[in-house]
Amino acid sequence: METELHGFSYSVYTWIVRFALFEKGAEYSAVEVNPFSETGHPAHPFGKVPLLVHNGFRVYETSAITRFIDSAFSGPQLQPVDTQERARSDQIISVVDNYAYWPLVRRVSSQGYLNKALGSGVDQSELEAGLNAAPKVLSALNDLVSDQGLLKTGLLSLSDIHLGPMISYFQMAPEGAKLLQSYPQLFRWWNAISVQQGLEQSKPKLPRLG
Ligand SMILES: N[C@@H](CCC(=O)N[C@@H](CS)C(=O)NCC(=O)O)C(=O)O
Repeated sequence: METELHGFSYSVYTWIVRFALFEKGAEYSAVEVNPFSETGHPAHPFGKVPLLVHNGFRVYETSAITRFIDSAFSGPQLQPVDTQERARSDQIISVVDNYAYWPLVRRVSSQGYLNKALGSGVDQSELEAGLNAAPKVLSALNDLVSDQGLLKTGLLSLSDIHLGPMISYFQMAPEGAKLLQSYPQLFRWWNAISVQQGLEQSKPKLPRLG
């Protein structure tokens, strides 16, 4: 069996896939491709990462990749069996992709953490826009996280794996870390996931802030 993960150093979505592969104990090789280059990833129709190649089968879109990993590899089952818990897990993944990624990661974390740490310019209006959009999504996630996965069963689900790297990036910005504390269930979940070995082991090498 041969598995290749095409990803990029700081990519939060690549981190999610590494986290899922880690939990399955899967062996794979990593291929670094910069999606922000002029062409982006040449084998991805939208130029993005991640992309997984498993025995010649290519799959892109992170939520499809992690579900594929869960089925294709042995190791712990990462999707709840209970239908309501499975629906909650799928719901969180969808909320993350559609409402959380852009404000929390591409705006708050990119400006409030990564650009600062890299010494690139910080776009204050982008940071503000992210911080203004964040409460609605944090509130929705606060209502959802305890219905399945780590908080309910003590076992990781794909939604924990999807949300973990996103919130990790978000709270690397001091503004994000402060805001997170206002959402008690989400903060409780963060305290539980942030000590998971898989999150740490799959984490990219990141620059320090200040
Ligand atoms: N819907 C895609 C999103 C992937 C994505 O946005 N990846 C980022 C890196 S974390 C990317 O490649 N960005 C390049 C760009 O937007 O041009 C997925 O679920 O995999």
